[in-house]
Amino acid sequence: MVNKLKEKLQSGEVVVGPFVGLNCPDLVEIMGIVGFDFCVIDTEHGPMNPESIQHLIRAAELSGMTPVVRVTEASPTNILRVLDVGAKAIHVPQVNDVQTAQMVAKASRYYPEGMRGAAVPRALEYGLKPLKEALEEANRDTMVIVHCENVEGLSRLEEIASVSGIDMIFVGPYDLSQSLGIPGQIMHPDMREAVGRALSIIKGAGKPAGIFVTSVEEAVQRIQEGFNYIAYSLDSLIFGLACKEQLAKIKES
Ligand code: 3PY
Ligand code: MG
Repeated sequence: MVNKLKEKLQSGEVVVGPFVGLNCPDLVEIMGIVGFDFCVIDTEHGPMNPESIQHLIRAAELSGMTPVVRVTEASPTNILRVLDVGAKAIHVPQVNDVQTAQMVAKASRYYPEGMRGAAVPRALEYGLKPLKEALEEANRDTMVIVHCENVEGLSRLEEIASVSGIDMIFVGPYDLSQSLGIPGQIMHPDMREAVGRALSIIKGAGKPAGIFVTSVEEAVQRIQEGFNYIAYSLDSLIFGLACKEQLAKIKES
């Protein structure tokens, strides 16, 4: 199966998709039907494991959305388990040095590009496809996205961004603001400076830049700044805010 997210980014398109924290395949399907390009199924926060996320991955695939999964941490085992159930891209939080970036890149691809554990999981069509072709396709399609969300990582971002096999850098503004000592103050001058620095390093390395936003206005601003991959809010927040707004309108009338 081709990774449409990768193709869109390669052709210069801006892509948008929500984080998914709820274990609800129907909701993922709805998000695909409305036209989001990808969704980031989140195992860093919340209760999900590879068994629950594979149903969400199926819902994303069926509705035309690329399934991306955020792993709990930079660990080859976690990366392997989510890739094996069908993630087309992985987000790895807190990648703060070049060695971690290299390990993540190697854990995500089969030989010769890496050392991803070999088996015949769902991602390789349960071994029902010629193995050589399946392995080459997996190496070609899988995207590796590492988070820049810590001052330590930001100070080494040039090196991290130049690691071969890292396809994109994702700025995590909430953790970054925390590490700068200004938690949640996304538009604080120190955050503006840090995000701007990250963006120029990522662009300098010729890679797409991703960021998390929580409003339409913020999404538009980030696109104007030059970000290509917009992780738009979170399923529970999108649903909760829509309910709140609609209920308030009914009560006011
Ligand atoms: C952050 O803002 O820290 C994130 O990881 C967003 O997803
Ligand atoms: Mg984070």
